[in-house]
Amino acid sequence: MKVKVYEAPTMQEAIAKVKRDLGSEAIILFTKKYRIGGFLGLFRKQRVEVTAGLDINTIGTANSGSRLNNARNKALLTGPSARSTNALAAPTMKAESDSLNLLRKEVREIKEAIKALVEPDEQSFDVVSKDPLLEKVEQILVDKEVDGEVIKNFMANMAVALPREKNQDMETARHLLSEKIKKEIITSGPINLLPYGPKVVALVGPTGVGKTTTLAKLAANYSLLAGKKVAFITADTYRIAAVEQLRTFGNIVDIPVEVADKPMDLKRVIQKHRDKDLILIDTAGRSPKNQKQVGELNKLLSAVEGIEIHLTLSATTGKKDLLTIIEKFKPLNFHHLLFTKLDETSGIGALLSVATQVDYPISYFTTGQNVPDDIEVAKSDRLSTMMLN
Ligand SMILES: Nc1nc2c(ncn2[C@@H]2O[C@H](COP(=O)(O)OP(=O)(O)OP(=O)(O)O)[C@@H](O)[C@H]2O)c(=O)[nH]1
Ligand SMILES: [Mg+2]
Repeated sequence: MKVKVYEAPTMQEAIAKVKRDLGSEAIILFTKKYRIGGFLGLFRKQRVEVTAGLDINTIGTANSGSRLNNARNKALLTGPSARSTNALAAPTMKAESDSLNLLRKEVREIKEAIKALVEPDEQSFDVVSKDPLLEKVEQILVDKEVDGEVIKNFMANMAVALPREKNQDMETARHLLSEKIKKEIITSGPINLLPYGPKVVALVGPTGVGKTTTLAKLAANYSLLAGKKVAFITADTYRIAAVEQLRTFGNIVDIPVEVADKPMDLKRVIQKHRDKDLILIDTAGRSPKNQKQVGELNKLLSAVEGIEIHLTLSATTGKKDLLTIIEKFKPLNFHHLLFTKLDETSGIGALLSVATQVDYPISYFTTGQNVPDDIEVAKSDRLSTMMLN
């Protein structure tokens, strides 16, 4: 038996090679599928390897039909069983029964062979060539807990961009990553005041993420630092102490503090403060699991025309939970995402992963408990710096 191995991108091409080289008497001994090249599982090319043999005794003998072409011989794809094909020609009952069994066996083998071709080959091996430089960049993203899909997307982008660069060093790679992050993150800039009448801004979100603290920071910045007329409304009547705390804060920074937890009351106090530049509304923390609470909040806020809603999220929350919160708060038709507690996390990856997957612009980042200092207008290069440091 003469045995040779043939490689091609597809099974058809490999078989064609076998036929061309060994003729139609060739027997396929076994096949193997595998993938080569690519990067991080992307762009890999499939190859097929066919090991074929030719019984040297058959070379030159009269051909009773193409072994590779007729259906029975396709069973040879899986092994040597078709060698006894002559049994089919025997006229006796026993021979017929043997032939039937053989046929059944061959049909089974053909089925298995087809299954093996169609389904991914578990034994296939990956020859993934990875650039060590890109591996380092990938490690940065992994360390910051960026989502796997987002990493794939970023790295596929870099695998194309890096070879085009003159200097293929770590500095260039980091620069490319930083550019990609900046491109992916949408920011809105600060709250824009209106030329006439008050701008009304509400913060909504889960409990304890820092809504009240962030509003206090905004209030202090717009009133004390920018000299704007600001009013503060709290719709959070669940915690009496919180209202009292806000009133004390209002006294210190000289900002009126109102309480309104019904649509009519809210309209009334907004009307009362129509001379202000900015009206900030604090809301009670809502569990994303409680859609009734979210519905009530929606009723309250939709009473205010032109209201700008910022969904407040903590950067310490994981990606999956962040996406669930965003989904559950969607009925409120919020406009921005505002991320708090950036100081408390080193795994900025969840924030980055979410920000690349949703279309809401980010308004502010907060970075500590200090009022009014620990707040900044969200900038994408801040995130890329955090990612790369
Ligand atoms: N480290 C850190 N802590 C913060 C930040 N913002 C708020 N906090 C703290 O988070 C805690 C909760 O803040 P709150 O402002 O009461 O949160 P909230 O969203 O209003 O909470 P509820 O009204 O109960 O839903 C407080 O201890 C804040 O000081 C921040 O950016 N970084
Ligand atoms: Mg609060």
